[in-house]
Amino acid sequence: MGKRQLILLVGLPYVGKSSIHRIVFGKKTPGETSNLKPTLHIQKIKIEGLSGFMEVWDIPGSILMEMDENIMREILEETISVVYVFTCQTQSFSEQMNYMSAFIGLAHSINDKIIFEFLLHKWSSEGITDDKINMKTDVETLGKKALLNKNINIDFNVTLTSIYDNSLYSFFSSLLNIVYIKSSVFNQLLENYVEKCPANDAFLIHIPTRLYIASTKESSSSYGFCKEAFNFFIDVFSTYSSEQQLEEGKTMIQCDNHSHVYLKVVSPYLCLVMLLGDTQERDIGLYDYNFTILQKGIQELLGSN
Ligand SMILES: Nc1nc2c(ncn2[C@@H]2O[C@H](COP(=O)(O)OP(=O)(O)OP(=O)(O)O)[C@@H](O)[C@H]2O)c(=O)[nH]1
Ligand SMILES: [Mg+2]
Repeated sequence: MGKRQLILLVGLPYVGKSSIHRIVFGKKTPGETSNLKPTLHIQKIKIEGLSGFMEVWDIPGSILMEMDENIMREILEETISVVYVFTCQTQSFSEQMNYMSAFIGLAHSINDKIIFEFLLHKWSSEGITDDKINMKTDVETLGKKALLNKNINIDFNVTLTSIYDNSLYSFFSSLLNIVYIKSSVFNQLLENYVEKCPANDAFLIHIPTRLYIASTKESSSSYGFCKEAFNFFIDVFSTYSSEQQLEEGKTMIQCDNHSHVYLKVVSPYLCLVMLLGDTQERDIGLYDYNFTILQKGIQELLGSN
């Protein structure tokens, strides 16, 4: 059995870690998080179907505050990425910064291969005021200073996220593209396919999470659009078809702006989703023909270690 690879969600209580964990990796809706109780024990979700042993762990805020270094040491040795979550619903960031720099200092000293990411969560694009626009810059300045004070030499850039939009999906897709070892080869296979079968954008979507593990461009607006089309496709297929029919499933959705979305299931865990321009959809036979080559390449990759 291969080594486990952990992605940890860390931050103080009530910043939104369990909400993020359950929505992105556990198929819950934002509404289902409103009554979440404080998490008492570490919650684990495995990312299925990527021929690895990747798990996303939700570390309760209470564990961060009463940190047992011996337990954390074992966990951090298996960690590939720490996603540290700040909430922007606060008057002062000093407490969040203190816990962040203490935890990141420990993690970095135990395992200097960990990739650190920082979220400024519960961000709402509605009612943006000057204060909010300055908040990201302020948090980055405070974070860099807190890390520098502890001689921790890592990048500190924050991503603005919310459970109510596409931001978490874009963020975790980018993270998977960094930490998932096979992403670069998947990207190459997708590029080769699009060379023969043009598309404005193409994504290889991981069916259980809706994250993409490969893309031709990282355009977040077309990803959001393709993800919506994919959700619709999966809803219809899972309601009206058997599991086997889903594995052979494909569809072409025509959109208002004359573009088309072409979707075709590659494996029980992966689906090709492409945004085609006005004229590209006519060659669909060519797309289907070349798909077989793409599918074979992907299946070989998933079967290899
Ligand atoms: N407005 C807003 N609320 C959010 C967002 N994400 C989470 N919440 C809410 O924040 C509350 C606390 O979220 P949790 O996910 O339980 O927080 P936690 O970080 O897991 O807390 P602990 O388990 O105590 O460590 C819930 O009521 C969520 O619905 C967001 O993006 N925007
Ligand atoms: Mg929680």
